[in-house]
Amino acid sequence: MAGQVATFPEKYGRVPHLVVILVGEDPASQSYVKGKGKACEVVGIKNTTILRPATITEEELLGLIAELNADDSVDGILVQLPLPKHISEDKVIAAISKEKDVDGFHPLNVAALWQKQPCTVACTPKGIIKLLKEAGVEISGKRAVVIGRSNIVGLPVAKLLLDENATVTICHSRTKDLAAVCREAEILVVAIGRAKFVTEDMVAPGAVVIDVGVNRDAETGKLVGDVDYAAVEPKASVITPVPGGVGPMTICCLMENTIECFLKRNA
Ligand code: L34
Repeated sequence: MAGQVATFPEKYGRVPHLVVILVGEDPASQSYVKGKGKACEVVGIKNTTILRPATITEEELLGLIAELNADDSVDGILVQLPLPKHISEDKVIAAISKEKDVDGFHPLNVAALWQKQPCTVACTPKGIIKLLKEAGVEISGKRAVVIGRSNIVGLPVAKLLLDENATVTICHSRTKDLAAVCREAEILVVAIGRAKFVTEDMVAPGAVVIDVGVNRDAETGKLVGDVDYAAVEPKASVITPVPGGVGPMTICCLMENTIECFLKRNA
């Protein structure tokens, strides 16, 4: 990617520019935003991180987004989630111009994904498919189970797996006999947000396990996934660790999406 971006100044007169907005001082969000800035540096993408206090009004935030939408030197806009409760995330996501929506969260990008139209695909789901392919996992014809039905991970990753010709079951924390459903999975994707939610008895021998969890251990403050890694790892054929699995791949896809937005706006 860095090699590709290095050719842009000569071809287009500039490099892609990603603006990340961070509202408030949540340490986890600060850490992820820092990771995005570092990745930009590595790839050669210009990054501006805009910090705003948690007291910013919705109107002020929407005003800032409108300015960035109108700014031709900006290719990608990302508002780090979650936002303070007095600000509507839906409104903020919809306010970002579809062409600059590097997250792929805008309703028009979501609709395009489900209609098999060209679109920006959300970074985490896109990263999961990339991880599976890089690990040499054949997706076509497999039984995939996705735990979690969020707009950000569960639903889009299920759609992408379906497009790769997997047979997909979407379930959730209230699914009846969840363990039995999960044991049927050849590919198990977990995006529920609870440490050690997936236990050894829920995983079939040889299954591929993708852990999307980003939880903080209550005692140590360390980042842990949704899967009881120590117990499940011996059973799985492939398992993504936390940290070091889906998170870094998400950021990699963010770089890719930023380049795609830049090229679409410049070509
Ligand atoms: N708008 N908000 C927006 N877009 C996103 O794509 C995100 N997300 C989620 C939270 N809010 C967002 C992220 O960026 C989660 N997320 C994310 C991205 C990267 C990492 C974790 C979560 C990551 O790099 N994790 C590292 C460890 C980082 C650490 O120790 O703090 C890992 O190895 O998993």
